[in-house]
Amino acid sequence: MGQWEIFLSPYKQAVDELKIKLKGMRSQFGIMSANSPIEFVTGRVKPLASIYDKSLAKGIPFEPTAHLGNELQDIAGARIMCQFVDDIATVAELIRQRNDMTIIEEKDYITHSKPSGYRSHHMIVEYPVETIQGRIVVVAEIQIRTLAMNFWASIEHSLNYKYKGVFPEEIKNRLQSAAEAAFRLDEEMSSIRSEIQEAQAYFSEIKEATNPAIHKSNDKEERERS
Ligand code: 0O2
Ligand code: 0O2
Repeated sequence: MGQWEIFLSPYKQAVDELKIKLKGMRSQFGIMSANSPIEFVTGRVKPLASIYDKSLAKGIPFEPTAHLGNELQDIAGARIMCQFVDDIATVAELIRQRNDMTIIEEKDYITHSKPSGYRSHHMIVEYPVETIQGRIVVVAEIQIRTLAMNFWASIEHSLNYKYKGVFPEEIKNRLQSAAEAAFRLDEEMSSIRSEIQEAQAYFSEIKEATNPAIHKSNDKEERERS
């Protein structure tokens, strides 16, 4: 196994575990028939080429050491997408209350968006993974954002590849105004939040009522009880 593979393996384990735990939070809201503040969760280990680029940009030696992991902070990354802006604070609070990770920093790019227009709430956490060689604490980044913020960030991210971070002025301005439009969309959606959630609850009830698998298991439970 190469040095990099060994170095990245606890980060991979952290991402896998964080995804399961954060998706678990979503399922728990479902079981309690409550609206989940989490729409979906993704995660990734930063590709080696991106680790190289970022270490170069930050002037950190590109070596598989704890120093690199502590400085880059997002080698392990999980991303939580929410429907509404208010859900972001709810999710951040749920994460603060957990005992299986320690928050070392939070970055509120929602109140203070980045000059690019980027919005998101970042939580940098220390997360312990148990390995055959004992416990390793890795630094991971959890990004929490709305679907609209995520749409904007993924488009801007792909354009970044094309322009290698140096956008023509016109594209830069358009992206900034698109970020504002996305934020206005979030505000509009928040203002009709209760209507949206009533409609979603209605559709999930209909889906459940017409799902033959659920009927079958309910019938089985009835028979077993009688
Ligand atoms: P389900 O049943 O679809 O909800 P993975 O390894 O597949 O667990 P990964 O590779 O980190 O996850 O990320 P991926 O494949 O990009 O997406 C993770 C989860 O987010 C998947 O659900 C996707 O279906 C869901 N997802 C991705 N994009 C969207 C989106 O735009 N809208 C919604 N609602 N969901 C999205 P799961 O976990 O496989 O389960
Ligand atoms: P990836 O994996 O390609 O997404 P700092 O030292 O704190 O100033 P740092 O360490 O880069 O800077 O942290 P920052 O800016 O708080 O968060 C880094 C990550 O946030 C980025 O990772 C992106 O995922 C996201 N991000 C930050 N700014 C922007 C932006 O303007 N546009 C988009 N699309 N995403 C942004 P990477 O390194 O880009 O990696």
